[in-house]
Amino acid sequence: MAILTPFLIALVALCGAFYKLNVEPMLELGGIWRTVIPRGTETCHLVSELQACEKIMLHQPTGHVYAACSSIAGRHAWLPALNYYNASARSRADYVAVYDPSSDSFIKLAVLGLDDPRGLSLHGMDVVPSEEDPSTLFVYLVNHRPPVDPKQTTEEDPSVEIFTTVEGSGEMRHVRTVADPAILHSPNDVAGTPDGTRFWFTNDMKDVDGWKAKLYMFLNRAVTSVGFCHVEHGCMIALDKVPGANGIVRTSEQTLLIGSATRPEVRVLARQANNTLLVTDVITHDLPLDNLTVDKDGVVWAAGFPKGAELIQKHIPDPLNNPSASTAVRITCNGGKCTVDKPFESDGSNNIASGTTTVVHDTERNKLFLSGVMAPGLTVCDFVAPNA
Ligand SMILES: *[C@@H]1O[C@H](CO)[C@@H](O)[C@H](O)[C@H]1NC(C)=O
Ligand SMILES: *[C@@H]1O[C@H](CO)[C@@H](O)[C@H](O)[C@H]1NC(C)=O
Ligand SMILES: CC(=O)N[C@H]1CO[C@H](CO)[C@@H](O)[C@@H]1O
Repeated sequence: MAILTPFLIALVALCGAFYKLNVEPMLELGGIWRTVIPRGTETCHLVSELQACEKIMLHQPTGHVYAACSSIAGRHAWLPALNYYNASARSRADYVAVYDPSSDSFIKLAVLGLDDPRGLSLHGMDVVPSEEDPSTLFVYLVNHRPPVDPKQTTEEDPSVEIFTTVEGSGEMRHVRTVADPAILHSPNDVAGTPDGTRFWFTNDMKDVDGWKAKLYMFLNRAVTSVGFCHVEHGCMIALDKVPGANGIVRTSEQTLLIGSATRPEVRVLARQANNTLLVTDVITHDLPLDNLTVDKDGVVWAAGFPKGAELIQKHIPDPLNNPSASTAVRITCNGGKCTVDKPFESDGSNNIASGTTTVVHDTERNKLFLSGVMAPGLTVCDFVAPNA
């Protein structure tokens, strides 16, 4: 017994240190003690047909919103990012919708020219007007293709699909598939260029699966990465060892931002001549931030998870019965100085902004759109942004 005591004391001390270093910040970040104060929700309504749309993008000239959608049942069967791996039960009807707020209606884009029987399993997306003809749009889509051999049940065979569409059109035409199992191994979000030839993307796990990935996420390890692909020259890792790499957005020719799903941080990345990325700034906040978008004024909008633990434990497994709170976080940078505030917050009641993973702001038309990977619909709000 006496011999064991020092060992036990050491063990308890170790566990205490472990708790302080790892568990406590995660509980804090998970929102265990945070109070949600709804604001900005009065003018919102839910478009319940547009479910489980992970990523939404605004087309500024028309005010239309492009959404990469699935179904809640489909996500529960097949979403490698959340360790759902039953490919045979996946939705075979994932689609890109174009929502028009002026008529409160939407169309689903018909897919032309994709000759892969596995179809589309959507997640991150970017929609970029062509530099040659701005009425043509490049649509970059993360596609979680299941493995070619259906007996293989745990791995995916992901790709990024590039499509073109025309403003106002009801279809999108496939241009190319980019795949590289060594580099593009767990794509989450994508940020493309206006010539349709290049994109950066986040990998949300690195050669880890199942419980290991969860443990890494819990321990907040920097095991995720950002990759770069050129349709002709192939793919490479552009920035390695970042924590919880998630949403990615291009704010200029030379600048990208990434959110982190595990730390309350946004990283500012500078593009180098060889297309690798250098972290030039880390903007901190008190919420883990997800998918990022930029409005016309250059202001960055992110979905914050005020109740992250609840989101993971209750909302994701059963989103229709467990609405989840969400926050629109705004990051305004002026002359190198950034301020962060939260102009919109919902407790998830009536499914308004429940389980939001992407926030889009239309500065010109005073609208706010919120959507989520397991969301019960697209939330549309009339919203005049308060001064930062
Ligand atoms: C996958 O989904 C199918 C169809 O819903 C179901 O029959 C099967 O049991 C599921 N497999 C696993 C491993 O959960
Ligand atoms: C890219 O350029 C950076 C900065 O010049 C350099 O540090 C890095 O080693 C280069 N990487 C590759 C893969 O060429
Ligand atoms: C496109 C994108 O960034 N997707 C992420 C947004 O947030 C959800 C919830 O954390 C992630 O699962 C997605 O991977």
